[in-house]
Amino acid sequence: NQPDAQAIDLFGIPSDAGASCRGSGMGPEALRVAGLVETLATLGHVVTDRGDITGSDRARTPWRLSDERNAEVLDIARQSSAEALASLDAGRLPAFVGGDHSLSMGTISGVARHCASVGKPLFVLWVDAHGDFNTPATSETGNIHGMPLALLCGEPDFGPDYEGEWRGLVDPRHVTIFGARSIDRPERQLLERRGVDVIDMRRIDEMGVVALMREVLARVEAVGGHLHVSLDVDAIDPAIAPGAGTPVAGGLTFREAHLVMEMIHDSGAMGSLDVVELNPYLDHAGMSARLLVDLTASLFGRQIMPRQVVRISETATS
Ligand code: HAR
Ligand code: MN
Ligand code: MN
Ligand code: MN
Repeated sequence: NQPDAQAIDLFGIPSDAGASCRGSGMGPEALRVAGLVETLATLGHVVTDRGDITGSDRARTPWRLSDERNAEVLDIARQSSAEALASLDAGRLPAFVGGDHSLSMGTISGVARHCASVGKPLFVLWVDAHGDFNTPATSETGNIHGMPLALLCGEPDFGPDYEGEWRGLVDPRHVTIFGARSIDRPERQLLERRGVDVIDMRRIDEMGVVALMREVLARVEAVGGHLHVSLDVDAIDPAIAPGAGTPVAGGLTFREAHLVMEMIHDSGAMGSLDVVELNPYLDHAGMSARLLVDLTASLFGRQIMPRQVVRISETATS
């Protein structure tokens, strides 16, 4: 076992109720078939597959009306929030695999409740082609997977169903969106107003992954924060990760994506994880599923050659 062996609780959330198209509901099974559990175990971690979290209404065809789909999203969010909280309270690391990105409103609300109870500042790293910062008022599509961050950050116009335990548990100034290249106009305005750190592809082209990620991780480390990582498959370039329902050209390369994960691992700051939006129906022969398993392995300490892990604070130049 490696020195930082972790107890990982793995949860599948096989739902695409918040997405624009079907298929990401099959994501958890594809990731299991691609060897997610075995890969993490090989790295020395103790992984418990806790099975799937599902909504009460599992009827899948025909594609249901948005009201029913929203009810399923909320049903799942309540359960995921409770599971995230219980796992963290037990000193374990919860990893949720989806499923569309609406699942993060539940997982992160549970993480936030845990952090509040132990007095740890929560930071969210949202690795995504999209901002997912729309609200029911700004969204052009009405799909909830384009809105979870806005809800978590407290945007008001979600209506009474979304009050209470979901809304406003995350400080928007503790959120970084990494890899963005598709942001809607009103969404952009909202992100600017709330002070969210949006690291778009232009900045990644200019500055490179290392300088940008050092800054992000240093902010977390400076206050001993808890980092929640929410990895959307569409952050990665669709040429190498075609299994995405809303692909956008110009994404992270293979090595950029791995380097982000490797740096997160070395920071030691990650306390919880979502891996979302894998759509096996759109994938090519499992290549996106395997890439996500390998990226998760980098996140949990896989190295090409053994190397000394150097914490960000020890590399600071001055
Ligand atoms: N911004 C668009 C919308 O609100 C597209 C959102 C797509 N979201 C995801 N997750 N696939 O990032 O509908
Ligand atoms: Mn997303
Ligand atoms: Mn996305
Ligand atoms: Mn999608």
